[in-house]
Amino acid sequence: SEARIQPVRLEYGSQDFTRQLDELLAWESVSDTHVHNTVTEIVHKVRSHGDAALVEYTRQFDRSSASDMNALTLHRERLQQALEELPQEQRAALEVAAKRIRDYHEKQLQSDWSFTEADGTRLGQRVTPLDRVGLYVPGGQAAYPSSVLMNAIPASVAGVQEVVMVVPTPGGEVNELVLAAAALAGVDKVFTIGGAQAVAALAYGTETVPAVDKIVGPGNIYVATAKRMVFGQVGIDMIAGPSEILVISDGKTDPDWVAMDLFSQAEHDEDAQAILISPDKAFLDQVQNSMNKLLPTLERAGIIEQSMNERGAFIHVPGFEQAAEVCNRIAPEHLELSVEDPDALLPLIRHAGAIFMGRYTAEALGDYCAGPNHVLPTSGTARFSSPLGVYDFQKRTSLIHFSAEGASEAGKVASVLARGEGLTAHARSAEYRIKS
Ligand code: HSO
Ligand code: ZN
Repeated sequence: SEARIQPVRLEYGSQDFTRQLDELLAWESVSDTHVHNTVTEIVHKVRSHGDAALVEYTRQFDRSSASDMNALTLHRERLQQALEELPQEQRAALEVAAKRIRDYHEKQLQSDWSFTEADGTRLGQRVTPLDRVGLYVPGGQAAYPSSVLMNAIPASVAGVQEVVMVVPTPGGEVNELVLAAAALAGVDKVFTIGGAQAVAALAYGTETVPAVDKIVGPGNIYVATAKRMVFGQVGIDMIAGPSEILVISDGKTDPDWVAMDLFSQAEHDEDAQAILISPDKAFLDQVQNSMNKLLPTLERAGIIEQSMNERGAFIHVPGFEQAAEVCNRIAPEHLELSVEDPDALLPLIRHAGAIFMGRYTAEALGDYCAGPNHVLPTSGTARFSSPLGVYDFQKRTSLIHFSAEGASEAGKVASVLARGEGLTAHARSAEYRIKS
């Protein structure tokens, strides 16, 4: 059989290495004027015409025959029914995954704190959940029940009172697994709408769709553009790019395992990125052979082939120190340390969304049921951002409680600074509290 998979090979320290690596990592999320204009119009229409515009767009884009939002609303009972009618094996797996995700995220709960100064002044911070959150779930092929769990469970753990979900159902086709996951994750209500119109509805509210405080979840370019547009009116999560995996291998893991781990992310998307780094050159060849052997057995071979050949790479390094250096430059969404002693390598790693330690820790386990979130920073943003978590559904409020004595002392400081800024009312407000 012909070798269909031929990822680009990079040699650490070669003359072109830095330039080649930069090229490999150059990724631009398209910003398209046409999309921008279309989304602007949709957002304005939904904002001014509410349900009527939503129904109209859903008829137009999703071939819906609904005449009002009632026909596009699914209540808890319907979600519960989806869960109950699921084949037992799927239901059990979904429940185990949900439980593990919930247990993990409960560890992220932060509590209020405060401290009291000598004069009785008390300062602190209070953590409160958002009131209402909207979860966008893509339709059709890209609708992942696992992503429903990963987005909705942290919200529920945070104590969000109401989680509403939107999911387009082109041609009226609903994904029962998605509804079942919504039931398990504590979603309150589902609207079968999608696209920019659904984002606009969540941001501004309509007669039927409640306005939320934050919108989370992945979507296509229209959805991403709409989320950027309504940001400020509501909060949004990160805007996710294509999936990525970086495997650092000592060359002693079964090459079939490593090949399939790389494929597991490549199969998401033609634009997904799978990279292998190893000090063992012969191992790189073995993995490539495994890939070409395994590819024909996979359903999404076409997507994998394109992703591996256009964005994939095999990088040969002199040692693990250099492997870590390259990893930190990439700041991958997922990092597998497929080595004997991952704890020894860990201190060298600074930037990665999630780190999968040791030969047995397939990244795919993290996608479904390890417990940590699978919504992770992509495109190098792990340099400055974190996995989705409970903290994304909470906010902090400062608490200040001065004693009479504390107010007097602070009043002197504030007065001087306020007068320096030319703000007399500030100064006098503080000065009233100074004890004479
Ligand atoms: N790997 C994806 C999540 C996912 N995988 C869902 C399978 N289903 C996030 O990068
Ligand atoms: Zn995945």
